[in-house]
Amino acid sequence: MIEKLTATARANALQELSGWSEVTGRDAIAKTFSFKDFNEAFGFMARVALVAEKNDHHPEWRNVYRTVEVVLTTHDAGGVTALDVDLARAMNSIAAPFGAK
Ligand code: H2B
Repeated sequence: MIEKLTATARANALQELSGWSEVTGRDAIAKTFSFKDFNEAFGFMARVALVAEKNDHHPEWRNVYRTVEVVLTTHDAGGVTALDVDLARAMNSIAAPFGAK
């Protein structure tokens, strides 16, 4: 089973993950993406969904119009693992062409 990252490893990973931060009171990381409109937000989610299925690692997320609030944690490990860091990186790459903030 995949191991939780140490606090140091998680902090180091967050340094290179633009816009991601620790969730207070939970072993998880989070980011809120803001798109131009719903079409772009949902396009982002559709692309991320394919990556999530391929890797069998899924986000907790909430969409309201043009924003997507994402929380990543590995339920099987009870905290943040390399799988979350990989998915966060993929989400940033997928969001970049949209010019998402
Ligand atoms: N996603 C996340 N974020 N954490 C998990 O522990 C997890 C998952 N486990 N997606 C996977 C699915 C597991 O339930 C299946 C059975 O492989």
